[in-house]
Amino acid sequence: MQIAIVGLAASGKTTVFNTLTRGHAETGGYGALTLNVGVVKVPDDRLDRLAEIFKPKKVVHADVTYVDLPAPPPSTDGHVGTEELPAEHLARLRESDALLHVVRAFDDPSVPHPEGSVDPGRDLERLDLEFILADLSMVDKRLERLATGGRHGTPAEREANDREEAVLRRLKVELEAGRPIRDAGLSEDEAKTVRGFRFLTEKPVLVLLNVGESDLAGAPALVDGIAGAYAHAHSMIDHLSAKIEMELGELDAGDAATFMEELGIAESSLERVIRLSYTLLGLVSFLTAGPDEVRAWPIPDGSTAVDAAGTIHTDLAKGFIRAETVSYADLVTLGSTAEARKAGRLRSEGKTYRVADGDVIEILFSR
Ligand SMILES: Nc1nc2c(ncn2[C@@H]2O[C@H](COP(=O)(O)OP(=O)(O)OP(=O)(O)O)[C@@H](O)[C@H]2O)c(=O)[nH]1
Ligand SMILES: [Mg+2]
Repeated sequence: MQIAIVGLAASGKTTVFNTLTRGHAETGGYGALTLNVGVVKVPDDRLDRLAEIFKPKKVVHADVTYVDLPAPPPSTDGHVGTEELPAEHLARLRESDALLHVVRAFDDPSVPHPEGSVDPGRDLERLDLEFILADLSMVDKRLERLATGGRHGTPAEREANDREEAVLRRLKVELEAGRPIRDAGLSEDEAKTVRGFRFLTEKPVLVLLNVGESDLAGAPALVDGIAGAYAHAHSMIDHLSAKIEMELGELDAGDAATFMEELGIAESSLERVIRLSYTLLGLVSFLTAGPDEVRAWPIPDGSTAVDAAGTIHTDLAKGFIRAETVSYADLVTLGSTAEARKAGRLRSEGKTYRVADGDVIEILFSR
């Protein structure tokens, strides 16, 4: 899973990146075109408990790759020009599974806002519009191609082109009306037809309002206000104070806990942001546990036992016999797989079983 951190200049993207990855990338770069990439293990207490039971050789967490992109440079016609990002950055952005959109809500005279005033609603809309325009330009280019070249080829190719054109025309209407592709309600088939474009406004987005360290108390009201005007599909809005969170990340666990209590922060933003990203992407984790390895595997919610098997290895899906399944809660309460079996809590599930978050699964398969 890869999440791109996007936002206007000096919104706090790199500070958020440092918080999430416990990194030390330079902040306050003012438009420097550095790209930061960091891999974060998804914190999961369940793995620690399972490791106590199974004493495995290794523990493998699910991971998330965060890419911190510089703000798009101002383009010649006065826009922030997403299209003018270096090709490598644009590719990173397009191949991401979701966006983390950092919006500046902190006021700090030592960090002048490029627009001269702090206005999160305006900034949010501004970058959203930029992404809408980037998608629209791709749609237009492709439609032009199809208009000139789309009538050639075999009947099957022409039919595929017609289908693609119909979907693109629909998207064009949406984008021209200023609506992101997330809101277009594409059917699974339609989405598949245009998947290759990796449209920016199709990606699920988590908007993070970066509030000032002295404004934490007012943050929930700010979030509500912005969320009220942001009724988009596959979108969530939350807040954090990037500066505080980055400082928290530099403390040892004990000091961090004290500091968090003083500030009235219940959980670190790292855990919250990752949890929200999971929800946003519709992911759940199933677990595997044995003497070699205890591991968490992210899969789309709604996946079946055979999908889970395929995530581990294609051979397991091909030769799937059944999935020996116990819930994490039962396993931990009963203390071992053997005890879970005795208590009748170890279930034999078939191919179509819908995997639940926290299922501890062993796949039985034939070679
Ligand atoms: N007071 C305050 N300052 C912040 C906060 N978050 C970021 N900053 C400061 O704002 C400046 C810009 O932060 P960055 O994280 O570099 O912002 P960015 O969005 O990555 O900036 P560019 O990559 O240059 O577009 C730095 O000096 C940060 O220390 C915050 O929550 N409060
Ligand atoms: Mg930056």
